[in-house]
Amino acid sequence: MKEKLRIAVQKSGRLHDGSIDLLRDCGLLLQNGRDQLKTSVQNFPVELLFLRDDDIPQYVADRVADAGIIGENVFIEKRSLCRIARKLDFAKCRLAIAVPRSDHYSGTQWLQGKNIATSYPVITEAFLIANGIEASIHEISGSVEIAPGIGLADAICDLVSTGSTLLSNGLKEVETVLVSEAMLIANPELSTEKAEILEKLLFRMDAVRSARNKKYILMNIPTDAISMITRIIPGMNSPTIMPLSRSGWSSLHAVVEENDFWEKIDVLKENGAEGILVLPIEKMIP
Ligand code: PRT
Ligand code: ZN
Repeated sequence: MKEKLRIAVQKSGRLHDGSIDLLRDCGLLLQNGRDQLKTSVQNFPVELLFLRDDDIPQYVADRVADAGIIGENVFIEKRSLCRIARKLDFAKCRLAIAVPRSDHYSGTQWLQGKNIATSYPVITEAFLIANGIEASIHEISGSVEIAPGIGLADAICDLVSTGSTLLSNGLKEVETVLVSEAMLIANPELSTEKAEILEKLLFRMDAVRSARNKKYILMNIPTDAISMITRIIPGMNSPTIMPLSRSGWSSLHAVVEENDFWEKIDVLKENGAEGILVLPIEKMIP
């Protein structure tokens, strides 16, 4: 019987949509099966399991699943021995120490002897040890940000992305403990067949991710501005240039980082670029 790679994905929460979008962009035809425990993929030898993110490292270690998508924070907190197959560039956040805004935080020594509330006791303790701090860790599972306000703790160690939760709870971020993003983890001992499926999937993920922040641009430029314009956009080192029927004009095609493009648009126009088209790129295979 042909084997399938079982991938554990968060059932619902901040990792779910990013994981499903990535797998769909890799060409996997997924049924809308979030309410089920598992779903199979019609056109690729993969089966998805929908689980709580905290359980995924253990299921992958126990071979209930072969691979899984989780945040780096959970991977490290659970001291997972699974292999990191790829960092996936979404669900970016940081685990940070935050203290009441009115407190004069003077550096890590401020934490000495304090009470710190967190859902990440393992990572928090490692941070305290690395900084030579003795403090007590109070483990709570949710709404960590309210702990200082209700007198449960002096400080917290919690995930932050925009920072607005800290702000609305009267807290300020003072130390970054860990920077995190979604990752694909895998059991280190997959069968040859499953390892091959994983390699194929990683190839597709790389193609999708390298295309995500890139755009394909086309523009008409005066032929004598070619060298100037190719210098304006970094990374545009080998654009395709074709002559236009209008004499003295060329068409330039290139792949650029979207951010670079927006920063340089005015200079491009000043140098005579016209009729600029910006197109999305679906996949990029180097
Ligand atoms: O039910 P299940 O156990 O599966 O989900 P969960 O509730 O444990 O996790 P979930 O869905 O909240 O987060 C899953 C993963 O998303 C985390 O483990 C992180 O890797 C990642 N992630 C990215 C985040 C955030 N950003 C984030 N902002 N996880 C949590 N938050 C919290 C943060 O703690 C704060 O309370 O979101 C709140 C808002 O953040 P701000 O800074 O934008 O206000
Ligand atoms: Zn969780």
